[in-house]
Amino acid sequence: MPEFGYAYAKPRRSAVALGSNIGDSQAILEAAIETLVQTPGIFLEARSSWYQTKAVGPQQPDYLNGCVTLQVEMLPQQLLEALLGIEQQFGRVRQERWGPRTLDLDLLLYDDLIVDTPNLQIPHPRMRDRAFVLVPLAEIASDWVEPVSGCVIKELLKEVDCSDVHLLMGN
Ligand code: PH2
Ligand code: MG
Ligand code: MG
Repeated sequence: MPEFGYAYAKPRRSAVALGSNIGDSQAILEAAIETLVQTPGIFLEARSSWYQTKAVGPQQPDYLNGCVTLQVEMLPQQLLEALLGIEQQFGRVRQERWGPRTLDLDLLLYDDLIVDTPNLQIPHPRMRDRAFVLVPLAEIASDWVEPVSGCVIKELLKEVDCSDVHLLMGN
């Protein structure tokens, strides 16, 4: 974004996945949404429920997962940097791939854009296989077309096993 910071003509729609399996995950995820909406250029459109999900990858505690849709006045790379900054604020230390984390914020979708660069891929390359992403995303954006497959989220959801994704009660 230019230094003089003029307003973007058209906000873009984006989807972000949230996950945590260290600490008070629900409080961390709620605070992460609060931090997101306080970021200039990021506006909350919708948020899903929280889901308790069995960890995919190395053995580790269950995750709490959810998704938000945003309106953003930012380019994809700027949004990625904002998400990484918030992860760090919440004490995220990058260790083992797919290992436990206090806060994970994954950029899933940005309008109908396809980006394939070494540090940023949109759509998120694994979102189509992950029930812990598709279940909460389908709750708030079931008709969004994932542009690589050309399928809407509710169609992608039919292809995955959702048996390890449970709506968190009292939410
Ligand atoms: N994130 C991972 C690895 N495994 N499993 C679940 N259930 N939820 C996650 O958010 C998750 C995971 C790496 O980002
Ligand atoms: Mg992740
Ligand atoms: Mg991540």
